[in-house]
Amino acid sequence: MSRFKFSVGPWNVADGTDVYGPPTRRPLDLETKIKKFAELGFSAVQFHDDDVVPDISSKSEKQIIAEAKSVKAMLDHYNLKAEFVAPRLWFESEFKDGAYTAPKKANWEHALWRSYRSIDIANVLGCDLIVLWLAREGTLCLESKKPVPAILQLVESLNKMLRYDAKIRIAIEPKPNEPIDRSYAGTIGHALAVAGMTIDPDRVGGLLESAHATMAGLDPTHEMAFALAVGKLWSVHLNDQNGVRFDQDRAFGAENLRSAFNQIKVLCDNNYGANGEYIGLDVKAMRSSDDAYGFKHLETSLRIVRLMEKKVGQLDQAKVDAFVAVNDYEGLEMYILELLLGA
Ligand SMILES: [Mn+2]
Repeated sequence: MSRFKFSVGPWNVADGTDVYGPPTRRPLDLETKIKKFAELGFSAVQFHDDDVVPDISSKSEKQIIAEAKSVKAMLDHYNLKAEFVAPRLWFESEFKDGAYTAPKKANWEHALWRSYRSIDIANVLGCDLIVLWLAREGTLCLESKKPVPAILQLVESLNKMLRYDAKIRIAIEPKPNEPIDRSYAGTIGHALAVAGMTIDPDRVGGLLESAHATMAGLDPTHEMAFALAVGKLWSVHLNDQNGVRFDQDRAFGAENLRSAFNQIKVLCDNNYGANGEYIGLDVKAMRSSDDAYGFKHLETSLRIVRLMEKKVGQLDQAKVDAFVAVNDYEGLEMYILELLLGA
């Protein structure tokens, strides 16, 4: 039905809170979500460290391993894999001015402690990928940090993780802003440049989220293409975004079907998934959705990916080539629009 394997995170079934108001849906426990993910056809779950071990900073290393083992058993029960573990550093108040770029050494060391624990958890869950969304690695007040030393401290943070575990791989998920105002690594180009500065560039790659690329004013397809060309597109967060504003995590294709088509096309054309990569759907229900519709955005996104795979299969490359040969790009554009409209 689909050439791809799909993944999703517990945060993608959210309680509907936003910065201006309280939750609008009841919270669900982890097992309820995981059971439903399996029913919907997902193959893997993405985790924050504290999705697996709530309140992780207060727990011993032994306790963390034990709790990770019980989540691993839950995954096995529902025949799901873990795709990656991501330290959720942005939620701790001590990291309010950055974690890997924390100005205070004690805070940086705690960020590294949580990163090592994420690697431990990944090992228990049977995955070799850590994702770093560098949420607060940047500034709210530009003069509060010196950018060059901060960026070098970020690179050294990755080096420490690479030294901690000889097999772990790290994917940087770039985003240009929010929650910080100015990110140090806002695009896939930044992420791959950071990878190249580490002690083991082969073990550092990227995760591209459609909405984050759009927020950077860039095209998600070309951002994916750049990472694919470098051989470093290790995961994607497909979703959609209405322009340059807060991170909306809309259902895939909900805002821009042509972009959705091109994202699936670049993944199909380049055999994404052949090395075990998943299509992650980082989508959230609208705040106005009731409990009964709290998973529908996932069903919508899965269906749109599959329908777009069909559209990609229907594309006649000979027609594309013929339009290009005579510089008839107006004709090519109409051909693509008619294909998408089923006309
Ligand atoms: Mn997002």
